Amino acid sequence: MFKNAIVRKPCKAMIEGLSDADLGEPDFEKACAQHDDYIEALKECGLEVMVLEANEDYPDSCFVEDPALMTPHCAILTNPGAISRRGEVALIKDAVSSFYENVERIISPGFVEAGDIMMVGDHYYIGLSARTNQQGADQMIAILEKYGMTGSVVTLSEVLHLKTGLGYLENNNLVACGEFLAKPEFQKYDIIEIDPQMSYSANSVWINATVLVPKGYSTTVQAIIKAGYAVREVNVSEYRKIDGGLSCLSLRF
Ligand code: CIR
Repeated sequence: MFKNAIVRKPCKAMIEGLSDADLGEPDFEKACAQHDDYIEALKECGLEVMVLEANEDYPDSCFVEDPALMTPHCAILTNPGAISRRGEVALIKDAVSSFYENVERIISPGFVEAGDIMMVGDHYYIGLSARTNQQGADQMIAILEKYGMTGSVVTLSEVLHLKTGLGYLENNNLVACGEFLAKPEFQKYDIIEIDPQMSYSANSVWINATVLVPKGYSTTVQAIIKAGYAVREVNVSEYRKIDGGLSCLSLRF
């Protein structure tokens, strides 16, 4: 069960957020309204939500999932591979530290963005991506092991972050798309296969028996309901324009 979440309001500079999506510029007013609804959805799942103020210096700073990993035993401040995002770690440090006695960190030449990390119980899958490298993953695994947890790496080439194409829904259920469907390490899970045209909805998020699913993907909603979950749809269309998904918008712990 998760109890808390941290989010950061979007900033006007989000229109300059890193993006390969080719979906046009996000509408800031719409993004704010969608963020309010996202917070509402987190609260509906029983979470207490810490809302951090927008920061105009970092266009991608609403994607708080990337600069920190929250585990039951420690928090780990990451070292984002994207240069424009590195300052987000200092920005979120105090909020993260207010919940944890043990705060660790990843240092150069290791790079990690926690959107590349998927938690399954005490095990953490770490995607090696354009943003997360082997040295970063090695540091992350050493820290996890220090606190009695484990980690392993997963290669990826088609998507930005590991969780762009994967989401663990607890009870052995995994939503997966594209390159992740055939990976040997995921065959032990009950895979809910996401059609390539619906790939954005692979980034669905389990929170205390409810699954948040991006709005507009009815096939995914039906498959997740069939697997036994309540679903809450959240419209994050403006974040999709800068490659952000549902999970990226919060830290849940
Ligand atoms: C970026 O490219 O870093 C942002 N525009 C999107 C980050 C999305 N975060 C995530 O998937 N965890």
